[in-house]
Amino acid sequence: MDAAAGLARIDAATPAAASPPHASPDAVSPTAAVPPAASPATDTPLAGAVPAGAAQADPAAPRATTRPRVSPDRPARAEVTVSTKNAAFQSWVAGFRSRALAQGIAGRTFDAAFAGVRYNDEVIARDRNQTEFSTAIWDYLDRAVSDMRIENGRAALARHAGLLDRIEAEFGVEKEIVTAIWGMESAYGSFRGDTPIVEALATLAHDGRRGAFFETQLVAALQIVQAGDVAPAAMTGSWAGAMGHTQFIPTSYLSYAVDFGRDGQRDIWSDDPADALASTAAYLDRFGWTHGQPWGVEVRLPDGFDYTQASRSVEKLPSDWARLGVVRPDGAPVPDHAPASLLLPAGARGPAFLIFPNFKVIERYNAANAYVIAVGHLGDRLAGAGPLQADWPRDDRALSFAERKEMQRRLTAQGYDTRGIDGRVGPRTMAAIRAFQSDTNRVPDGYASLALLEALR
Ligand SMILES: [Ca+2]
Repeated sequence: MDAAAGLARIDAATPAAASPPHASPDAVSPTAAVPPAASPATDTPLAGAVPAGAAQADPAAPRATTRPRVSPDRPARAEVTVSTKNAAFQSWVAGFRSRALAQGIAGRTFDAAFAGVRYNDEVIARDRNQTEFSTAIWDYLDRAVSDMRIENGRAALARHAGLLDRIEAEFGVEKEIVTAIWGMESAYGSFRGDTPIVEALATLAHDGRRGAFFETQLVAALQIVQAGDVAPAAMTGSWAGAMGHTQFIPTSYLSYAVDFGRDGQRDIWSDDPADALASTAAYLDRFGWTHGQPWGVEVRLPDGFDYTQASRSVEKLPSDWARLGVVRPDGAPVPDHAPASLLLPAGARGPAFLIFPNFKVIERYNAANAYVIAVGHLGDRLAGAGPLQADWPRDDRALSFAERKEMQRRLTAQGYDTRGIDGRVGPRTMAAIRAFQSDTNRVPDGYASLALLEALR
């Protein structure tokens, strides 16, 4: 699907003028692969968590600085380029100033927020460097739910027990889920991002790729400054505009951030995580979180299972799934929490999950399966559960964007119409894969594996 369609799909089911805390117009299908994530050596957040194309930073990479960084050993030409670009940028800022003032931003606010702001070439470099490679979900989960991430999460739960209990009581979202999102987004506050937000958003808005989206975020950022919630210099975050402990973009901040400490400011930037964690709980609550229901439960499938049932469009009560032989790995039936779909994030050779309505609520943060499963499973581990039981198909690897397009081209050419060649494995591409698999006596799990691409070649 294209970017606009993706955003429309999200907004259509959204209560208000909502956007996920850090989704971008490049919203993706739930089956999207994820780009390279942070190094497993340290507990860095997995903002690289985002599906290919979404507006998120990879915190493992060098951070942008306030000024375009031109190192002494870089060719002089780079300085010329940046300075030329900065001249064009400053002229864009002058034009944007009148558009911002027309939307209610005071000249005084604008000028204070833009003092010293320059074209930031590192932000653009990061924006250009997002989508080339994909990470397999198992590699992603290894890093997202590492032993260190679990250990630090349990320590964070203990350290902030009173606060998290109050947040759970007020918003009805389990403290382990709020803490898991905190861990995913900023390694429990350790990596909140130090890129100046106004400069980053202005550079991206001027750049033009998704310019309208970033200009909207920039105006929202100026509204935040104008409201006095944060000083411009303290308004830092990721290169793509996500801010604070749980990485809210400015429009989501305006709609959902809460002043939990009731001191008059919605402060998601400072060391005190109270407002940021409450804002995350408020966000999940707003999108329909059900307290006491799991996001998903790992299950096993019987021999001879009909894999066409593993589709987001098929929902049954767990007791009905149990009649088909779909039970927990230990053989126990899954309680009838709510209707559930069967998800096979790595196809028939990987783990299987019954997923519940709370899965869709986490998707409001980030729609990639890998992200939702990481948050849910990390939350479960923080609550004392053990690791997943089934193995991942680690001999496989994630297809690149180019390979996914090649797969779609080959399927379509062989009579399995994917209804577009966009490199994104959505429901129609999965249906085409299943039809090909059925016709060639393969397990029809709809999974876009390397083996499938090779079979098509
Ligand atoms: Ca506050």
